Amino acid sequence: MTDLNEAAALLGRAKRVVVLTGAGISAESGVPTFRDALTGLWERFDAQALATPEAFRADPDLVWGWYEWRRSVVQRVRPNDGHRAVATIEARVPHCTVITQNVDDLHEQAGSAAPVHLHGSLFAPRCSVCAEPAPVTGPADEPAEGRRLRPPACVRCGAPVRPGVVWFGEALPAVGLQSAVQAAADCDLALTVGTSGLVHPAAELPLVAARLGAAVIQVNPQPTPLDPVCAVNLRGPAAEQLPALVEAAFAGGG
Ligand code: BJW
Ligand code: ZN
Repeated sequence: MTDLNEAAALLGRAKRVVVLTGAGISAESGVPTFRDALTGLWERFDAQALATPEAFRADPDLVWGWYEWRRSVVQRVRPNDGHRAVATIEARVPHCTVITQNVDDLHEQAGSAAPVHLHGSLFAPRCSVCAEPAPVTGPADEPAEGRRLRPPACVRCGAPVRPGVVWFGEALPAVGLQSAVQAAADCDLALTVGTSGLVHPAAELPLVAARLGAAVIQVNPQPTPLDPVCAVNLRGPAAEQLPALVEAAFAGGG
């Protein structure tokens, strides 16, 4: 049996599925990943220097400019066949929870109903002091990489508005994290797609699922620390592997 057929058999009979996605699923849409050599955003910028609350306090214009650049990238791209395959899985299995670490909206655009955004969103800025939500200011004007940009002032207290994302050292959204952990604990199949499995607590979700008896399928061109818990490792890009998996799992199933 090929790896694809083995994975398809698991997906075809699964009743409760968790799909955990990372930057790799959006790579083929044109969104840079975080840690891949040459293309990773953080090959050009120091992650720790940009994705912490301390960095925003020290240099809000640099951090805001970086996130506005990333929003402009995301607003110019479209979901790919990987995102669409996830939406198909959601439509075809009795219970499916889509959990993403991504701050783009490509799962929603592809038809996923309510993905859990563990690390927030580029489209939910808020005040850095009083948390008042702030408007997203239209399509971003493509600020150049590395260009500083002054964050808007909060309408309530005047403090700088910050991106609505989860930085290192910050708590993940409590309700989203709780439902993700619950879904991982209850599933019979976890599919982990395009994540390096390096960032916690998201990386623990497939481990929780495996520990409680679920099968884990991983889709990633590269090995990751999650390999050992996976029943099947589909080595390849998500936009190829996921449609093939869906086709093989549900072919003839109506
Ligand atoms: C493809 C592909 C293709 C390429 N198809 N695949 C336990 C152990 C150790 C450390 C910790 C721990 N628990 C907590 C920590 C600390 C820290 C952490 O994890 N550190 C590690 C790095 C060591 N975690 C935190 O600080 C978290 N907070 C927390 O724990 O708070 C506790 C707390 C509780 C109560 C009060 C206060 C605090 C927060 C983590 C937040 C992470 N935020 C970021 C930035 C979000 C905003 C933004 O987008 O800028 O999230 S970091 C960055 O990494 C981003 C991503 O979502 C996340 C994961 O990255 P991802 O998606 O895996 O991308 P890559 O680039 O790493 O990998 C891409 C993969 O795709 C690769 O494998 C490729 O091969 C593959 N790929 N093309 C399929 N076509
Ligand atoms: Zn405020």
